[in-house]
Amino acid sequence: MSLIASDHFRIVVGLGKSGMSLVRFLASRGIAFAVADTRENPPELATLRRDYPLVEVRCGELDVDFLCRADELYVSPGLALATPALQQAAARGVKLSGDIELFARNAKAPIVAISGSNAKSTVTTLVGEMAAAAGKRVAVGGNLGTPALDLLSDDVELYVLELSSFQLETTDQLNAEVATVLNISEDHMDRYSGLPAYHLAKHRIFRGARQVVVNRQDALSRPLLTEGQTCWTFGLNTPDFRAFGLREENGEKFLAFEFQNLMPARELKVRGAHNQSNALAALALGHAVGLPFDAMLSSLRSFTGLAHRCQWLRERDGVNWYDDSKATNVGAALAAIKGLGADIDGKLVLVAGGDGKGADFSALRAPVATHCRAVVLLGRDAELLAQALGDSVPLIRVKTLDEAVQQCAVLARPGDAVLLSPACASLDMFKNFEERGRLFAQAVEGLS
Ligand code: UMA
Ligand code: ADP
Repeated sequence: MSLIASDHFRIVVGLGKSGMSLVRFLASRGIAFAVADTRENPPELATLRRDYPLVEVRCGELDVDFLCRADELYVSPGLALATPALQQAAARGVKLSGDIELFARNAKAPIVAISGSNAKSTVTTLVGEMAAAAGKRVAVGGNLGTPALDLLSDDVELYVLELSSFQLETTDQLNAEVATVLNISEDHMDRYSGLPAYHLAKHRIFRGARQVVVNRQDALSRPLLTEGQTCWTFGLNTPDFRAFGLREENGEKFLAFEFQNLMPARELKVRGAHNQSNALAALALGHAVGLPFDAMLSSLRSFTGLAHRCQWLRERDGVNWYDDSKATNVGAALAAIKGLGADIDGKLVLVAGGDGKGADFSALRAPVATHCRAVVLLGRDAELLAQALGDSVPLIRVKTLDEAVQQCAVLARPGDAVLLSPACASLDMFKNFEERGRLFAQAVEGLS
């Protein structure tokens, strides 16, 4: 039975975090809906049954006739739109949509929309902190933290959303005040036919945007501009008009806007060139929505980075240990290997492997050869990584993270750093990247 009778009927497909936010939203607006999930026991089933006992739920294989009772399906970002039952429903005239589309239709305050293959969470968090420091009533979430629909409130003055390509696939018109694709490198190749399809999904973020922020050093981040859209850029080179970048004066590097130096880059607490790029991106987004520089710069000075992103854990016998468990793709691992590798006196002992999501690992070979003393491999795609790395460095295969940590402790020499930066998702061995990072940190802590 649907909750409330109406002319329109919706089905929420997927009962995880975003599905449950859809349920709350639809119920609060009195819109009739049901729920489907391919899993026999989806994560939010008990909550749904407790809070909305009248809502019809179908678990297990998707039933096309059931889906076709709806005029619109809100599909979880975790389900591929290519799923045959969804495609069959679409062919019979049912619209495939998602939580972000619904959010965009209902948000009254400006939206800062952030996507990209890497650095989304870091930049989203930074812009959120900058807005709060500027005294704005800001709501931050999306792919990160709170699902977007749970953020909706008449009180909010600014929304800052991290958006994944999966969420954007079901979003027709976001109408953001400012949107960015921070960078593009291969990810989720198990869900896309190739880089062009992934790129196309990400670029849906620009639909209806009034301003855009472009990475000058990544051509794939640049949208086809329509008339009237203001374009700001960021990059690690010297900025010009409407641009943020780095300017060097008397041997000192400054974060800069146009011809104005804003602050010395060394005042950032987060390390590596990739984090300077992230700071510049956040400044550009904040500036586009009118945040003052003093508030933005004070946020940058105090930001120590997010957990599991090149996070320093401890020093032991002259070796520093880092958790970069969030490096779930090749681009992220490359940034960490090059960034940290260039920053230390010794070499890196890298821990990598997991679920490679169909990625091509060959780009790792040269930087690993330059920066790594050895690579410790684990997880489902360890052998694919081994093939890509070849004989560029010694490779050690292990079965568990504990074993990996033991091996690293033997391999690393004073001045070296041990870096967990897997270039792979964690789901073959762990609940998520947080669990992988936590267990790594525990094992490192446990070393005598
Ligand atoms: N699933 C099924 N059948 C279903 C529905 C889901 O088997 O009918 C499985 C799929 O394997 C899917 C997984 O369950 O991948 C999770 O789906 P879900 O609907 O339970 O997911 P949510 O809890 O709603 O989480 C989703 C996002 N998950 C994905 O995109 C896979 C979360 O991003 C997001 O925080 C949340 O909505 C709130 O907006 C997570 C993520 O890993 C953090 N994102 C990817 C990434 O960052 O790389 C894109
Ligand atoms: P996302 O939300 O896009 O996954 P995060 O901010 O969580 O982004 O960072 C994910 C990973 O990407 C981390 O491992 C981090 O070290 C790496 N990373 C951070 N900034 C960049 C960047 N500008 N370019 C490439 N990789 C980056």
